[in-house]
Amino acid sequence: MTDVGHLTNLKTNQRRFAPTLAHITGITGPLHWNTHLLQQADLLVALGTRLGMQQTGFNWKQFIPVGKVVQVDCDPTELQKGHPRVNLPICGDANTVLEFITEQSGYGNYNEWVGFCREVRALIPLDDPQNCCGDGFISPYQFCLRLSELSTNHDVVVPCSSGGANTVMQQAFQVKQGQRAFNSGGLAAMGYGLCGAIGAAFAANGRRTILVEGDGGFTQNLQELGTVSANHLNLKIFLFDNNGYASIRMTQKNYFGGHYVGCDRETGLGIPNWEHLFAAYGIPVMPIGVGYQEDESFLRLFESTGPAAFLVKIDPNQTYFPKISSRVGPDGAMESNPLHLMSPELPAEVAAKVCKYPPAEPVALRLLAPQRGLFATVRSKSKNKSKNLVLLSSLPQHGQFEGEHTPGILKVRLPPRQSRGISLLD
Ligand SMILES: Cc1ncc(C[n+]2csc(CCOP(=O)(O)OP(=O)(O)O)c2C)c(N)n1
Repeated sequence: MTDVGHLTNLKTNQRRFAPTLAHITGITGPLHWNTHLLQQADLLVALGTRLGMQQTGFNWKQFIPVGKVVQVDCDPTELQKGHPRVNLPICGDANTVLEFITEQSGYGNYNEWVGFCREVRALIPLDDPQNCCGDGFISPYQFCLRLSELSTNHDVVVPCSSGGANTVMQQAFQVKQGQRAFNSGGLAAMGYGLCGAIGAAFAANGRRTILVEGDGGFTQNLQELGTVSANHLNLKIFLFDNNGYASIRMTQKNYFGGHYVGCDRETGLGIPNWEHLFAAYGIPVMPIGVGYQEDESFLRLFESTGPAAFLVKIDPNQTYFPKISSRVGPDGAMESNPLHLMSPELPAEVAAKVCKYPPAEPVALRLLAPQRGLFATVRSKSKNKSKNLVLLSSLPQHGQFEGEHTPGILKVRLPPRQSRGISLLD
């Protein structure tokens, strides 16, 4: 099974100890490699993962555009929620299904695909060179990569669940074997970080727990510093100090013409003086920046037992590329790109290697002469008639179609009383 290429939605990057693992899936923290591999797959087997829009992208109709999807979930409502398209829903325990699958043999040889996954992964850096940061700030990518090196196999790691700290931890933090790392990225609730880390620190029973959280998210539950202090938890808090809700500031800049409201101190957001706040709870606090991993006083505090806070100076205008772009449509509604169309685009020579099995672009198709229960012919309006046609969605029994096609024409066996609503990709 490990030879077929796999991704995780555990929300952290475990590529070091899982050689065929591509990366996490989803819209927060994706990298070009995972979205490209996912979108070129022939078959996705989703085990115990709900395939929510945080994973499929808001443009879920173009999730796995050429492949088929098998979803295993113990909650039937997840299988019936209507998105994304699932060809084979299985209601059951992912462990049982996984055990069954691993006991079988004869799955074939996937060396070509696994080799391709490795090649794609090696081609794309964790720290996208287009993410620059201003003078006096530390790159969040460099911060995370250094933190990965400093952390040990015994640490428990809690990335928060929203904002830039969540994104970069998912993109760049390298979980080590033995480490426990978790967050609630699917829910994406601000404020989760500190509370999640407190629970983790209690459960870790003295093992060092590392929290990485944005200043906006941290503000939501900062009163819980009392719990940290009163219980002398072995919790190391890294706070991205970027003057508030940078993600919201970016949204207001990109989609609301720079009309800034309630996103930073200047526009009405109440953020405390962090050094005063931690001091008030008797928690040692230290600002850190470039080269922090070699600073003796930092290392002493990081390796001490008990709570400590580190203020990480992040550029308020920091970008977290690549990302899925959205735009405001003509009707004012938001439209999002599918997972494989990320911004900024890959350099042409890299894209040529990465997009070996490219997902097709949607094109309008006409349904001709539907005959219920029989073949209906669908003719492509596309000038390029040589591409493969792929049925995307809309039929209630996805995957029940029988495709027989000559270039440009697909014959579809329509289920009785279903002659409309066919959407195809050319
Ligand atoms: C409870 C809750 N309210 C609102 C949001 C929407 N939201 C997503 S990110 C964000 C700002 C987070 O600020 P911060 O933690 O400082 O991260 P930054 O954006 O600065 O990287 C907001 C308001 C959310 N995810 N959760």
